[in-house]
Amino acid sequence: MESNGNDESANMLMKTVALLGWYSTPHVQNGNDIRTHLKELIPEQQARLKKIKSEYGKVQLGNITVDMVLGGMRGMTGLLWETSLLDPDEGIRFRGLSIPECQKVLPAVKTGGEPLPEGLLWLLLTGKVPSKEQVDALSAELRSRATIPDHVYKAIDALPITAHPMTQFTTGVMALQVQSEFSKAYESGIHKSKYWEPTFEDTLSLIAQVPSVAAYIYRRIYKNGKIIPANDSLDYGGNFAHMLGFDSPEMQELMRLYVTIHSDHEGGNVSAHTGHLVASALSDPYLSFAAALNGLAGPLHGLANQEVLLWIKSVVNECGENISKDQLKDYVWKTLNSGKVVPGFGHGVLRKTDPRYMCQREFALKHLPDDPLFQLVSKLYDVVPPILTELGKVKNPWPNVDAHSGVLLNYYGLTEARYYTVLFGVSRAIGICSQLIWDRALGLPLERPKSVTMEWLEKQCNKSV
Ligand code: CMX
Repeated sequence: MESNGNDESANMLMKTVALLGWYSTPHVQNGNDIRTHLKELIPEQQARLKKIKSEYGKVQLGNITVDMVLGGMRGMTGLLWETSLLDPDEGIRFRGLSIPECQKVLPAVKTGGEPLPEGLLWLLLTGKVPSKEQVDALSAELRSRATIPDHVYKAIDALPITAHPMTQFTTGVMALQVQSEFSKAYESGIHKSKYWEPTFEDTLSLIAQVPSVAAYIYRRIYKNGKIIPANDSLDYGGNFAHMLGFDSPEMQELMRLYVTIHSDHEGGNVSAHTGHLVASALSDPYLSFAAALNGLAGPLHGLANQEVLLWIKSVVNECGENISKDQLKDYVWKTLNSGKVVPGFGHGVLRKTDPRYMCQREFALKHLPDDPLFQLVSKLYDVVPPILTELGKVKNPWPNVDAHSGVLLNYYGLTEARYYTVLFGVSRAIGICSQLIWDRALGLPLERPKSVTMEWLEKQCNKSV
């Protein structure tokens, strides 16, 4: 693999990043084994958390209003999540780096290519941009853990082929759980200071194995069960595309980009929060990640990427590919008037166009500018936001990540929209699992917020007026 890390602008960016202090941890020793890096980082970060607790424990971070309690806890700061932070206007930063910055500084297969997801995993785990050698070592480590026990395939095969791909995927992850090192270590009485170690073992194996499980499901449902073995000469994203049946260099690049940008979106979204919550009960990483996947499978969250392509195809079926903007407006209103959401638009936190949408748009402009479905997505970018704004209640009328991913996959031949959320799930393993290691390393407690009844709210509010 070549690295684009030597690129001059990337070096400049790294210097700026260092000057701005985004990497708050001191320089760690060089070395390609990620465990060694974590072993050094963990005591520093434990001390940092202890200091925050002892010095700032009583500092208030905001007032909780009744609206927040009734409104799905929007805007309520209540979780620690180290791997990424979401700004409503700027979008996601992975350990301080925006998506365009990650595209510049993370190692790629070719200079100027899309980031390797293993590089992002290294960044999320350690807060450091890895060298090419470190990414290669992590790729090799993942490859060495990628073999799936046979009973996992049998568990999936027990489901009807018509079962939703996400149901099959969660079943596969649950079947992987029997190999959990964490649950074995807990049963044998491991000391809590060591919880992160079997968590690390489980999460790395889980990240290594989900692409094979996901590819098995794709080939089982859509390709008559003709399974494609892994190609050990390929990286994580390239090999995933290969096992699905796509060997074009462009599709492999798309898969690297796809996995990288879908990996993590701070801690409050349904899948990340669910994984973190379930793991706070010391459920092992497989149980926690399977729970997260069940949240991802909802249409307001990860299933939206399936919904977007199906919706776009229904537009084409009814009005043709060369639909005018006026016709498109009518179609959007028809969707809204039938009590449905416009999939791929809006967000719980973002208030501008999602940078994950923008980087997919740039990929499309570079590789498939004339694709009719891409052009339809571009028209939607003009047509939908003013309509959602006109509704008067939508806080963010702009497109999110899911508005774009389907047309890219569809262009390269991955046309089965019902499968798309599984790709999202494979990617999410990287973010959720990275944070789970830190959850246990930092000794984060059982999550247990307080709930109240309407009667309690009425009494409390009557007292305060
Ligand atoms: N189409 C129609 N109505 C929408 C809308 C959309 N795209 N986005 C928001 N609204 C509506 C909400 O349904 C809500 O209506 P009610 O008050 O009648 O219930 C109102 O506008 C206010 O919602 P909001 O505060 O702007 O948005 P929320 O934080 O409650 O919800 C989200 C965020 C993503 C669920 C919502 O925008 C939505 O349903 N979008 C379409 C589905 C989608 O694309 N989901 C993927 C999000 C990204 C991801 O997680 O993968």
